[in-house]
Amino acid sequence: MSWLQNLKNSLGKSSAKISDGVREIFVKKKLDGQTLEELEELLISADLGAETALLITSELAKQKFEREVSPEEIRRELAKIIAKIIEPCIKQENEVPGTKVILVCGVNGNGKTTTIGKLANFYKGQGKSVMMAACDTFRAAAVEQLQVWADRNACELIKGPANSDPASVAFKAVEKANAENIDILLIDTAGRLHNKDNLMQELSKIERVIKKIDINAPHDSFLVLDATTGQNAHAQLESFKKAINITGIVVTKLDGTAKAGVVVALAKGHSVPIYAIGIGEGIDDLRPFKAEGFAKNLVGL
Ligand SMILES: Nc1nc2c(ncn2[C@@H]2O[C@H](COP(=O)(O)OP(=O)(O)OP(=O)(O)O)[C@@H](O)[C@H]2O)c(=O)[nH]1
Ligand SMILES: [Mg+2]
Repeated sequence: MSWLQNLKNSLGKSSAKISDGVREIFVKKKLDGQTLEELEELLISADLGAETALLITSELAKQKFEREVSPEEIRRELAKIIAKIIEPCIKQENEVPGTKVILVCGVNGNGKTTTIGKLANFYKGQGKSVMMAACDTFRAAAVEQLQVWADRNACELIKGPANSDPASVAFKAVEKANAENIDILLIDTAGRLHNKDNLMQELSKIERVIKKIDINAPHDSFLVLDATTGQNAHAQLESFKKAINITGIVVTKLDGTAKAGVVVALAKGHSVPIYAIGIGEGIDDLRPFKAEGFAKNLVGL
């Protein structure tokens, strides 16, 4: 199955919501004040956010106002407008000399560890060497879970004694990855609620300690957001941005949710670009974020 086909199946619930809604609104109707308002409500209910929904319908109105339109035409136009909105909000790969250190953080259960497993596979596919660091030191099960992903990807996992300081494990891992000329170091962290100050400070400390070895590291800090949480993703992003320099977002669990529109709202509403999306629990279920492909699939084209 091609990756687009796979993405299409995964976004099925979200795209069905939007395309069925568009069909109901625009059967033999004009694009006028009434239908535009209904469309705006549909986009908000599909988690695109009020601001983005208004932006989209205003763009649409510029082109097609008071004309009879088919649902297909509307969906095509929606896809174009959405792609234009998200295009500048895509994270480009930054090449670094030496080891690229990637810190992965987020709220409990958002999919951090799984995303690290998928990222390792993605980078290995590009011929890069990968190492992992288990900085979720609170639970033995967390280290074991990451070990499974390390084994699957045939890469080394750096860990510390039980309950050790996560920052010290990160330090050790960055040192080792640099010494061994590893291309990519993926650092897993414990899940933390974004409103728990002490846990957010612990994350800041991990970032600070890594900088003692390489002032430019972490070269990327990805925030993992669970699409099924919908609008709460915005609050999570704002809190994590205060603790560390978040450079990119990975949105997981887009399969099986009708809330994929939240990706558009996240892209538009914050200064942090989106790096990748998770569409399943398997090692291959990560996709680089691409504007046109995502927009088309979101509206069911
Ligand atoms: N359907 C689906 N499930 C996912 C995806 N990503 C992660 N999961 C599942 O979500 C659950 C939590 O994933 P983890 O990777 O353990 O999440 P975590 O953020 O590391 O969790 P904590 O370390 O406990 O905070 C697991 O059952 C994963 O298989 C995805 O893109 N789609
Ligand atoms: Mg985890």
